[in-house]
Amino acid sequence: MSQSGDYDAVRKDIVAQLKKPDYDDGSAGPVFVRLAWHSAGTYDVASDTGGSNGAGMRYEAEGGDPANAGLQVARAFLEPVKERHPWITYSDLWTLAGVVAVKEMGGPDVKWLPGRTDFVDDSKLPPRGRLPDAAQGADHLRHIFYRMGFNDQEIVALSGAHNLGRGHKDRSGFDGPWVNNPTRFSNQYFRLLLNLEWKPTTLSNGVKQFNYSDPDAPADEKEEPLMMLPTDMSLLSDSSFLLWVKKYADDKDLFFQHFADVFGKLLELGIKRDDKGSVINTDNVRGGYVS
Ligand code: ZEM
Repeated sequence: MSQSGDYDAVRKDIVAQLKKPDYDDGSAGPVFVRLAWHSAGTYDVASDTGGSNGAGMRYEAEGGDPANAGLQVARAFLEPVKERHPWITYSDLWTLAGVVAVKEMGGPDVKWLPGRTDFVDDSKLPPRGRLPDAAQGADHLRHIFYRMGFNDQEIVALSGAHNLGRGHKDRSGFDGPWVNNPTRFSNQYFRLLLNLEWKPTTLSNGVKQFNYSDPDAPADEKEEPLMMLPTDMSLLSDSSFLLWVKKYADDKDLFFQHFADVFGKLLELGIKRDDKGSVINTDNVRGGYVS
């Protein structure tokens, strides 16, 4: 067991959990990033509800949301880290795992501060339906991400996380990776989005996505097709989004910088801090129980 507050020791153990030769593309990194995002992405500025505080995915109301299908795998991968460092909250562990995974896969340093609580405040519970629906378009993305307090540039930068990982038929119903090397953080997603010919495809389960297969690949070396979600494609058809897709496709450093800023901001949604960065703890004021 590490000393309370030794986040470097936790980071090291998260890195040790990333390597998974038998899982997906050999890394739990992408699913850690998705866990961090879904833990925070329920936030609503207007009502100050949702967000990573409370680690609500531990419970059926949030954990059983179909939008969170598959994330129990990520949580299980992190359980040995929690056992070795029982003093860390799940809400800090899940958000830190996303930050560590981005860095470990070659991405930027994302600023991360501890202090989230696992205290469940019933008055802050998010209803289902706060996370984006990949079958929709630009208006829906704005509706969802403006609610969290993000602007168009930030929506595009956040979407660049789809450089990582894949769709799973048994989770979301979508299938395949966005890029050829889905465990390496880069701006390739934006370059492929702009430059490949994406074909509308209906999968055997009826799910509609956009696929690309290299027409020149020899038949015996056919690789799994790459894919884009309908929401990814909407970044091309909306001029305000397209502007940023082009900038990020051209300038990897700009994308890395903007992604670091916006991912850091996402993980802070709903967390109140004083000037020194310490969390202003209101648990005792409201009353309730600490699990
Ligand atoms: Zn995702 N995402 N996401 N995303 N996402 C999937 C996978 C991953 C949307 C979405 O519906 C989906 C952000 C934004 C949005 C990651 C990170 C981030 C999948 C496939 C879907 C359907 C899930 C599956 O089947 O396993 C939509 C509509 C979004 C709106 C823009 C943001 C923001 C992210 C982080 C900053 C990651 C890393 C994955 C890959 C997960 C994995 O297990 O490989």
